Amino acid sequence: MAQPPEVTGTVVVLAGGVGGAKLAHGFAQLGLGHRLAIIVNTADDFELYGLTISPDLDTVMYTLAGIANPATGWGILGDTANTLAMLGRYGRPTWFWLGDRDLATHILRTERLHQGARLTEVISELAGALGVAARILPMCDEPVRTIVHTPVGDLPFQEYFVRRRQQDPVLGVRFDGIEHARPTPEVERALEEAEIVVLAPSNPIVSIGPLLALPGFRERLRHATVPIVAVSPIVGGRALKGPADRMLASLGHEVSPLGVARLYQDFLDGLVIDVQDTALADALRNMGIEPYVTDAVMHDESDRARLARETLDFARRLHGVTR
Ligand code: FO1
Repeated sequence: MAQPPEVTGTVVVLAGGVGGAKLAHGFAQLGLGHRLAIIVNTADDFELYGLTISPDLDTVMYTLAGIANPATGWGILGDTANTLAMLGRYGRPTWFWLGDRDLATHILRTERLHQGARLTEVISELAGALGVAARILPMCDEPVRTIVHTPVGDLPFQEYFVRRRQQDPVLGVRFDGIEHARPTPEVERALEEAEIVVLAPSNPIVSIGPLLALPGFRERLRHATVPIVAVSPIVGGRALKGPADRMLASLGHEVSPLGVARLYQDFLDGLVIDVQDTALADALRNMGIEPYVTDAVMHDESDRARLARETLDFARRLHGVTR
């Protein structure tokens, strides 16, 4: 493991699913321990067979615990699907692949929520049991659900994403329940302690978007006195993973780091972009956003740690900037 960097405060990472989990894992590899707080999107959550499923929280948890399936980025390495097969025999839908081991997580989460525990407490218990030192923080404890507007109608997020394989053009999104949700006290505390805030290379619309839509959250970033940097999820005109490129295009945004920067422009100090996008550096500077050019694609675990380290060093150099 690399030498722990001298961190005076907390490194706060805003994350969605697989891309966010990879960068968070990079920071975890730097040995930050409890001084790493990952604020995770919960608007992809949904209910299936009476269970509450939190895909992004679990993806971050499994990745940091070292048990994620590297082939998919989500789910547990070596998991089996006997329960799912039996559910299929009972005639229940099986389009969402739930592994046998993964189901234990959903069973316990649902049990604890029924007992009155907050989602924040539940994930803390589960992640603690898996030996994760970092703080994995749901963005809120209230249920928020992403609904995707498409030509075939309004689709709950996982119906759009998994069941219909992101085939539908996205005309808009809304986050049901967001007006009643609030950042948790644990999220507030992490932001108060933050030395830097990093937006992971997650989908800006449906992964980071719900966090920014939480009442008060965006304002908080705008008024932050610590550096806020993002890692672009768009490289060479394409999304690193998932439908972010098509979604940005169909919603009228430029499919480039510039398009991403514009979505974050009111609070962002710096953007990490890939060498393929070097030509955009000046345009970013002209927007008042400092670019940092590197190999921004995480192919393996050492790439994650390298990119995290470079992002941390870059953000520190921005310290003292004024927005
Ligand atoms: N993504 C898929 O594309 N297909 C699946 O069947 C699927 C199952 C699944 C089960 C548990 C889990 O935690 C995540 C799962 N994901 C699956 C990923 C997940 O739905 C998406 O990656 C996120 O919601 C987007 O960030």
